[in-house]
Formats: sequence, C-alpha cells, structure tokens
Amino acid sequence: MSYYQPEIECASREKIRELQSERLVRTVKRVYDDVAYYRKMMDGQGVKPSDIRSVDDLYKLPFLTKDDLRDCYPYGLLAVPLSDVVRIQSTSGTTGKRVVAFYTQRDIDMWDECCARAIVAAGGDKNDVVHVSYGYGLFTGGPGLNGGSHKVGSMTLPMSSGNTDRQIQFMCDLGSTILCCTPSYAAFLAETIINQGVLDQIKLKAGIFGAEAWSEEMRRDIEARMRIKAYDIYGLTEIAGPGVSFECSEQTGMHVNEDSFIAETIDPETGEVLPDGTKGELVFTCINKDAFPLLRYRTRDICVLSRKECSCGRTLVKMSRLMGRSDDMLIIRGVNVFPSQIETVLLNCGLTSNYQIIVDRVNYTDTFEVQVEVTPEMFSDTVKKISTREDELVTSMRAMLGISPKVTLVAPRSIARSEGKAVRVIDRRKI
Ligand code: DLL
Repeated sequence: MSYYQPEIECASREKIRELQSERLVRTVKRVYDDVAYYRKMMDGQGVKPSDIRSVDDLYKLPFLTKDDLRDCYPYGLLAVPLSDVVRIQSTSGTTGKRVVAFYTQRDIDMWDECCARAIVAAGGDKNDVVHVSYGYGLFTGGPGLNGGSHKVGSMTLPMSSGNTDRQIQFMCDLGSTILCCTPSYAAFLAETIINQGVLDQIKLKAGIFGAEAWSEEMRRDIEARMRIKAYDIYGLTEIAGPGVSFECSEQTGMHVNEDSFIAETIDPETGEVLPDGTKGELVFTCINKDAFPLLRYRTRDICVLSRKECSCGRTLVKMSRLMGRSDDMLIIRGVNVFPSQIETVLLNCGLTSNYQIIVDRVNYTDTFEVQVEVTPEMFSDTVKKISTREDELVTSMRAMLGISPKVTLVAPRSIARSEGKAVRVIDRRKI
C-alpha cells in the first residue's frame, strides 16, 4: 500500500467537507454520550449533538484549552474504556501537570499514516533509510516518525536524540537518506558532519524537521550545508504528535491531514473564527480518533491558513510556518517550557519570584539560563552553600521540565524591576 493517498490528499473540497461533516457529527455524538466533561461543557453552552449537522456548525461548539486538560487530568477526557488504550504520550503542561494523550491501536495506525504521508511527501519510499533522531519515549517525535517510516516500509533507524558521533557514524555506514529531527539539531549535525570532513560519505537527500520554530533562512542554510531538501512538519501531543500537517515539494506551508483534523483560525482575544488568509490562533478538532478526540482545541500557535491551489496537487488546507504563540510557552531544545513551571520550582525551594529566564541560540543550539535573586538572608551564605543551592535548583528544574537550565543565583534586587508587567523572559534567539 502506498502512503501517497490521492483519493484523500487530492480530493475535491466538497468531498473533504462531506467526509469531515460525517466524522464530526459522529465524534460529537459519541463524546457527548460517553464523556461527562464534554456533556457538561456543551450543556453549559446550550449545544446538543443534534445541533451539529456539518462542519458549518463547528463554531457552535465550546473551545477546549490546556486548562481543561489540566482539570481533567488524567482520565477525564478519555472517550473509550481504559482496556482499549494501548499507549500514552505526554508533554509538559502549564503548571507542572503533564498533558497525557491516549491512543487505541486504531489511533496509532491513523497517526502513523499521517506521518507516512509526510515521509512520502518528502520523497520517501520503501527504498529509503529513515534516520529518526527525534527523542523517543513520552515525546511524540520519535514514535510518530518511527511509525510512519514503518508504514512506508523504509528501513527505520530509531536513533533517538543525542550521541552525535554515533548518529553520524550510522548515517555514513548505513546510508541514511531521510533525517527526522528538530531543525536546530539538524543544523548542529550539519556543522559536525562538515567539521568531521565526512559530507561526501553522507547519502541524505531530505530532512523532516519540526517541533520548534525555524525560519526560511535556517531552512536554506541547512539545505545548502547538508545538500538536502528540508521539509517542515507540525503537530502537538494533544492532537496526535507530528504529522498533523506536513510539507510537500512546494515547501510553502504544511498540508493539514484534514480527513482526521479540522483546522480553524480564530482571533485569540475574541474567539471569533477568521477567514482563510488571516493570521490567527490555530484550533483543531479531531474527527478520526477514538481515545482522545479533542474538540476545538486551542493550540495557542499563530499562523495563516490557505486553500490556494498547490502545485503538488494536494487539496488539503495549508497552514503557514508558525508565526509565534498567543501564550508564554517557550520551546527550548524542543521541550515546552512555561515560566510558571520555573516559578513553582523557585517558590517550592524557598526562593523569591524575582527571576529571569534567558534563552539564546549559540551554534544552532538553545542555551537556557535562569537567574534568580537570593533572599537577603541567603546573601551572606558561603560560595559553597550558594553553589550547592544552584545545583539543587538545577535538579528540581530538570525533574519539572525534563531539561536542565544553567541556574545562577544573583544578589537581592539585582534583576531590573519593570514598571508594568515583569519581564520574565529574555529570548535572544533570532529565528
Ligand atoms: O513538538 C510534536 C512534533 C514532534 C512536531 C516532531 C513535529 C515534529 P509538543 O511537544 O506537544 O509536540 O509541542 C507542540 O510545538 O504547539 C508548536 O508550538 C511547536 N511546534 C511543533 N511543530 C512545529 C513546527 C511536538 N513545525 C508545540 N514549527 C506546538 C514551529 C512547532 N513550531
């Protein structure tokens, strides 16, 4: 079976709408009947499943946010019996509680298929060697592209992240042709490959890069240095993982897998649905999932949707490269970090909330520092005691976030005070 599926990917808009309407109606009815939280939300808004007859009625449904996921943690939005669930994936949430997404076997198959389409759109087939350097485990990057590559029938290298020398050795020895990782790791790999003088031994032809913001300049830079074509891929744990949308040969935005996800853009302030071509916050509705079919989930990601004809022949709506977020989430080395999580750790450890997060990108790798003021009582501590305290904070932050910042304790009142909102984040990355 080929995972270029023109009967869906190139279907007429009417056919896509028809399919979406049918699946939406079914999903809404099911979650209303089976999930108390949805029933309460819809009743609160005065919407009954019978009010949703097609995609035109989507706007009637209430939005779902990360706060709802937190309130429902862990099982409150699960829409099938636990015995039907075969996997979870997870990511950090706003206040330290993680977001847990559930999958049945059919959900995994659907997700793998989305990733398979992405690999095929990047020129992949069963003759390729797909080198997956996204993290494996709770993060969706590794498992998603791994599953997609299996579906395509390519030889899959489940490398996970890190150990760059081993990555390059396998690339050379096994002839990897498609690289899947974050764009910043791709840039770092390119630099290392060139420094090691092994570019001529590398057979890569394409890269599928996502999970964090990157620019057109960064794309061209990676393409030139690695002699590959670099494709963007988007997704989020709550909705499926990578493959919610993927880039094609035109490289001008990502086609949304609309047979499984309905995309809308809204005004983040008013919630009003915006017309195509207008910058807004992306909202997704899952219409082809059993265990965790979120309805009108606000992603906080800002972009533009377009239904202009694409030279690749696909008719699936295209989302632009992401243009930012409507909340304060940072993505550092591919990991989602909320300032509130850092604040929680600091306060739990007896420090003040006078802190600043400083993020930069050096040699294509994110640097992450937290500066925090000590209390006047701590100020007279010995250097050794201060350094121990810093180490303890690094450990606690690693436990909360999954990555370690550099923690620097600074003198009381040395972090500039702001007259308005506190400036918690200094992001010097030029993306
Ligand atoms: O990052 C899923 C993923 C894995 C996507 C591998 C692509 C490749 P989360 O950890 O839940 O899931 O983070 C989701 O990452 O809301 C965006 O803000 C950001 N993001 C994902 N893809 C892109 C991209 C994965 N291509 C959050 N460009 C999303 C910019 C991206 N930001």
